[in-house]
Amino acid sequence: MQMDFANHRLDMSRCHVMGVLNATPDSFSDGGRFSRLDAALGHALQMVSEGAAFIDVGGESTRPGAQPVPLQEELDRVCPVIEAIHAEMDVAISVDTSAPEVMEEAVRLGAGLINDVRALRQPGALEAAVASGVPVCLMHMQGQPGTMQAQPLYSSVSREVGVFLMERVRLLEEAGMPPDRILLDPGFGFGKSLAHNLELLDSLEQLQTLGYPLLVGMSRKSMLGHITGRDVLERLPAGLAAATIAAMKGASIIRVHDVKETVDAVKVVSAMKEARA
Ligand code: PT1
Repeated sequence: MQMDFANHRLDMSRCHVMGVLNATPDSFSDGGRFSRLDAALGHALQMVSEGAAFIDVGGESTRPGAQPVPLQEELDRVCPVIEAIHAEMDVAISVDTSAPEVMEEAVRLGAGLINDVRALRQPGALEAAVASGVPVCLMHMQGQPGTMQAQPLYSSVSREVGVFLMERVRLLEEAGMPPDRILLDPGFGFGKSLAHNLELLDSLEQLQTLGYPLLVGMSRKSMLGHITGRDVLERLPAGLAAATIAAMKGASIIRVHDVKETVDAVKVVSAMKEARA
């Protein structure tokens, strides 16, 4: 099952690593727009050389407690980065956005995947994604980033995530999106307790039976902090264990900060799986 991400064809029956590139001002020491762009491109180049198949460019933080960013600010952060990566690097570019205007502009500048943590629920996003001609990743989130960790509640988290995602898939396909341009993501840490995240991780094979490639992101998240008691920058070993589990369970794309280490972990799983055949 090949998928086309704007001139980057990838086999979704294999596992690929997506490197996180934050185009948010707090991510780099502030020396103005040029040096921020420079730093972002350096980071992207590094991740490509480490084996990232995708660079995920995001201008809005969606981690717990984060507030929305005005549209023009998001465009100003994301567009120059995408344009420059497209010009300079041989890698699939993903745009982490919920805004239809950003989707449209990002794809025009070379993005090959729309990664929307709000699963195209913003007005106009469904239509923009269909018109873009590139694949989309639909993610599950309960609530909004600002408040989603206050009181996450489910009767069965894996069932509810599956039902939500399939309802979004139905609407997206009705709007004209071909099924072979859709990926799904359970949304680790988005309105979920540790118990919810663990149940979801354990049930990835079931999610996969829905028939769409899976993308997962657990890198440095608080679920790993809760398990290990470690601060955010000390969570790499836990993140590699989580990535390994996800790869074993059939995830197609793993979204991480630490590309080099994750590529090696995924290679071990892939080598084992290929030795079976
Ligand atoms: C993700 C994801 C994402 N995560 C996709 N896109 C983030 N498709 C941004 C914490 O608990 O998993 N999948 N884009 C980052 N979001 C979070 C959420 C960061 C929770 C940190 C936490 O610490």
